Amino acid sequence: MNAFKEALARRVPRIGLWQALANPYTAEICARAGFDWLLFDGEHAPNDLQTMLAQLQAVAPFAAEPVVRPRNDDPALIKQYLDMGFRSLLVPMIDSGEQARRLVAATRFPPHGVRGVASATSRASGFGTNRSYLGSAHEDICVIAQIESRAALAAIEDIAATDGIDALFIGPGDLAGALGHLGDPMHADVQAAIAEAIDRIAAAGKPGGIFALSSEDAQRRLADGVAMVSVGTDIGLLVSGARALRQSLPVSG
Ligand code: 3PY
Ligand code: MG
Repeated sequence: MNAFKEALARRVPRIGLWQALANPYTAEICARAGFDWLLFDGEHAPNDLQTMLAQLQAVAPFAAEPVVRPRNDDPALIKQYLDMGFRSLLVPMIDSGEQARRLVAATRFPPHGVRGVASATSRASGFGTNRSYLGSAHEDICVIAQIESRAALAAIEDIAATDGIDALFIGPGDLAGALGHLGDPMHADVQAAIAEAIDRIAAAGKPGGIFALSSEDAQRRLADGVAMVSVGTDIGLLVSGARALRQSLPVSG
């Protein structure tokens, strides 16, 4: 059972941490910290299939759900992530209901989709030992569409109405760029667009999510009704911790 997917469906708040260091050692450290989900970033971080696999294995003993972000909605890439054992996907730049339908099809075996079959060699099926995998895989697969463009904002209802889309997740960084405020996601226009998007996602009957820009932002958006927030990144923790430690001893020379 995918407890993360079940919790989202019940709108139980799920708090996540972004993983961009592309490293199993640091992923294991973060998995011990009590987050509900960890996002392994294949869109912007220097990950390949082997680094993703190593991180997935490193966090396997822990409760945090590993969520992978592929660099795009390529069905061939999604197939490899699913075969290696990721079952929760956050897919960037989903701009239409049609694209959302193709995305879901990439995660489903025939006749419901186009996912290729590798049941006996995939880690996802216990290397062939889980005999019911082909028939039951879809139950645990959680597909989250990122909303981060003008087209996506216009298509929220279509994307939300797509069977198999489990949540819609707002990307404030790209959305700010799309709305003419590159690098300024806290701009009032961007924040207003986000607030409206959160309301429309909820009205469309799907859980919403967002990459929060701070703990305060996360708390505010949870109060607005989103079910999944990420509250920081492994890189951000390392940068702020290292700098704060150095600055606590203002001695040089
Ligand atoms: C964005 O802010 O654009 C995202 O994709 C979340 O990091
Ligand atoms: Mg983005």
